[in-house]
Amino acid sequence: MTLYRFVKEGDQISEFDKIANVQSDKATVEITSPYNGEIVKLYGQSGTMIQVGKPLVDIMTTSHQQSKIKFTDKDEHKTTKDTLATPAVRGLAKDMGVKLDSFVPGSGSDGRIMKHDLNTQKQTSDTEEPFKLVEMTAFQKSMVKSMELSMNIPHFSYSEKVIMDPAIQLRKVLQTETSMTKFSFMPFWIKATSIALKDFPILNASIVEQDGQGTMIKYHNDHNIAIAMDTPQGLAVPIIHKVQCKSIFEIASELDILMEKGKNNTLSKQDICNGTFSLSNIGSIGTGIGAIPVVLSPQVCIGALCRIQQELDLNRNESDNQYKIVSAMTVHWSADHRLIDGATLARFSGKWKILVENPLLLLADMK
Ligand code: CAO
Repeated sequence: MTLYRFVKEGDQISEFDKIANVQSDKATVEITSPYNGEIVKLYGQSGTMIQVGKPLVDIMTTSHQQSKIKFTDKDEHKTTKDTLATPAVRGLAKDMGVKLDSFVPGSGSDGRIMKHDLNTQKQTSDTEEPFKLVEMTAFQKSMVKSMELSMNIPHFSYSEKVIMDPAIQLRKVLQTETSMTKFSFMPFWIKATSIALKDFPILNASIVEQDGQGTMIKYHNDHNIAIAMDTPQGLAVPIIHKVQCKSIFEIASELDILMEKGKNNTLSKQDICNGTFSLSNIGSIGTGIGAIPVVLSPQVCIGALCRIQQELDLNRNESDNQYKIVSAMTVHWSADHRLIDGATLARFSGKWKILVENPLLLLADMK
């Protein structure tokens, strides 16, 4: 008989929690805990043979008694008993291609296997463990760390609808009339963010603890805009540094370089350090209408850009009094409410909307 254990040392368990399965060629028997307490010792390896009378685990009960949970004669008897099931259930199991033995004991009287046991209980194959452990990639480990820091931030979110038709038109012209054939919407949004930040520098700041001076605000001179990027390795957040000194064209070519590096897993430490504000274009992937982004500490603000979608504009045209279809996008801002109040975020968003809806203002800022 083979032992498959579900607990490890240090696990807190309650009475009737599943400790292990013992499987014979006829049946699988579930062994549950008779106590509440903590697992303090394991016996034998999961996936190896076990004999009757051998202990499975030691448990320190909540009343501080150390007890052994064993594989008993009674358990063994259950594993060697023939399966109980009606011919209809046997036929169904055959049709489903599952072994009846895997469902012993069933939920019916005397452990009889019932039809719903076949539907609800997951079959455990002879060799398969009930889970697999996989080491995290470096990207995943760094996401764990950064999201744990984000959990300390009280988030305030604000959403705005932005009409994208003028930017769509301008982008077409830039793509056909300049050498920049791949000119996405991101450079418009990045440039608009930097221009708007000039009026709202507190959104490009961090909360810091200064020795002897307590909690202070650190205003960053540079607009180092971090771009959430979906790469083959997972989420990366490379940065376009000093955006306030760059034209929309320089931003576009720098973004291309970062995307190429993200694709080839060659982003350097410099590429991902010292971001002061973040943007996440989730609209390039999903068609969802909303996404509330998570602020990346020590930054205080992030914007999520959703899909540009066509919709009916309920304001009639002044010239012909007709409704028109527009291309609209929702931007969702999240900010650290310890430092940023809702009014500031709403004003910043309003400024950003004006800039994106009048993209010539972005071209005109040729820094
Ligand atoms: N709405 C509609 N279409 C969009 C769009 C949007 N919001 N954003 C991009 N597109 C279109 C582009 O116009 C382009 O289409 P065409 O070439 O046919 O015109 C296409 O989608 C692909 O764009 P892209 O992804 O190559 O380039 P980009 O500059 O728009 O975006 C980047 C770059 C890096 C932001 C994006 O590729 C990406 O990785 N986005 C995912 C971000 C993410 O994962 N966010 C979640 C973070 S939290 O886990």
